[in-house]
Amino acid sequence: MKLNINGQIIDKHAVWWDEEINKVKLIDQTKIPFVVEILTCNTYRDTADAIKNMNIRGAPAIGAAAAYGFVQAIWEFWGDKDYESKLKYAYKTLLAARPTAIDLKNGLDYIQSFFPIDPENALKKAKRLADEIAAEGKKIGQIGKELIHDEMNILTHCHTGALALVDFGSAIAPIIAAWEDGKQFHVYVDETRPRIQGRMTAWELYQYKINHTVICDSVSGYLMSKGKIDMVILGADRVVQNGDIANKIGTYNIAVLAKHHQVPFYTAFPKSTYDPRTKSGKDIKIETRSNEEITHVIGYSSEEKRLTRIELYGSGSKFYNPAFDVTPADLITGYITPYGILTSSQELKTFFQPRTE
Ligand code: RUB
Repeated sequence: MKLNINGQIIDKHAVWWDEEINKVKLIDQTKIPFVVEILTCNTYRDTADAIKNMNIRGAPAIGAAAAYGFVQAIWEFWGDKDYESKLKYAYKTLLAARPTAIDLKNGLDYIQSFFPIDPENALKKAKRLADEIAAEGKKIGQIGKELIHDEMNILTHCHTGALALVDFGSAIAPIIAAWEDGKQFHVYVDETRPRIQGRMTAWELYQYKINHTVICDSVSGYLMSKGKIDMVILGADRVVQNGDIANKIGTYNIAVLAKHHQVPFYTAFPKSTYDPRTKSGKDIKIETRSNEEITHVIGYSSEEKRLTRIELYGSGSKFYNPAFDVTPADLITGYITPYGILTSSQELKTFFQPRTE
């Protein structure tokens, strides 16, 4: 993806390995759309922190970041007499950064499947993984765009763009591809409290001049009741054996509403988001994040010309902040994947074979 950083255009993935300094770099997603900045992760611990703090976020992007982080650990401990135990610890640290998106574990396991592997070759594997995820985003775009027609109103939730998927995006990819084909439609962008990932989606759609409107998360039911939404497309953080998905909190509400109003509901994701080992959505660990994400909000102060953090609540209340929810397969119309638009758990199983090389 091309990004303007202080007037300089760079063409980078969401996360990459800087060959010159042998370190992991990523676009800091906590500051977008106000500031576009690159964050350098010197060690695997920094990379784990960047995942935890959502400097990098979006299921496939954290999978690629975890793979690069694991390579950093291999690099750091290669030749050490406690190599194995230190790598085990690094694996655990990276894995614990965020629990719901399976991409993170899939990224680590992919690198681990080549053990013993020297740092240079491990790096080649991590780069290949990131390239493959990006290529899958492009395919998802080409496949999913067929669902989009002139005059449609599409609803999306959270941010599933290039920064969330290494490059090109998952749910956003079909929207961009259809727009580039000249189709004229409109996108409703859910704000996505509490972290407001909707502002990243709005920012990304604006880059392509795609016609869009940002709405609060509670508005989509009203719009559906008025017949103003023709289709829902959003991402996934984990897709399990029976076809249930975990995705950003609020997805389940949308799916129930969509079913009630007979609005087609699609989820788009690459191979790294598929979890063949987990049977059903009930078995997915849902991340609970800090209450400060509800009580405080970060925005841009035009007076002070900087990012600022303000408090939204008085004292005395309890808060609860689950970051994801589970949408059962029977509410899902189709899965937009690099292999086509799949409609059953059996099809998912057939197409999503584990990576072996
Ligand atoms: C899944 C998706 C959102 C995540 C991100 O990503 O819809 O990006 O819910 O959650 P993708 P978070 O579609 O790119 O697989 O912002 O908490 O990382």
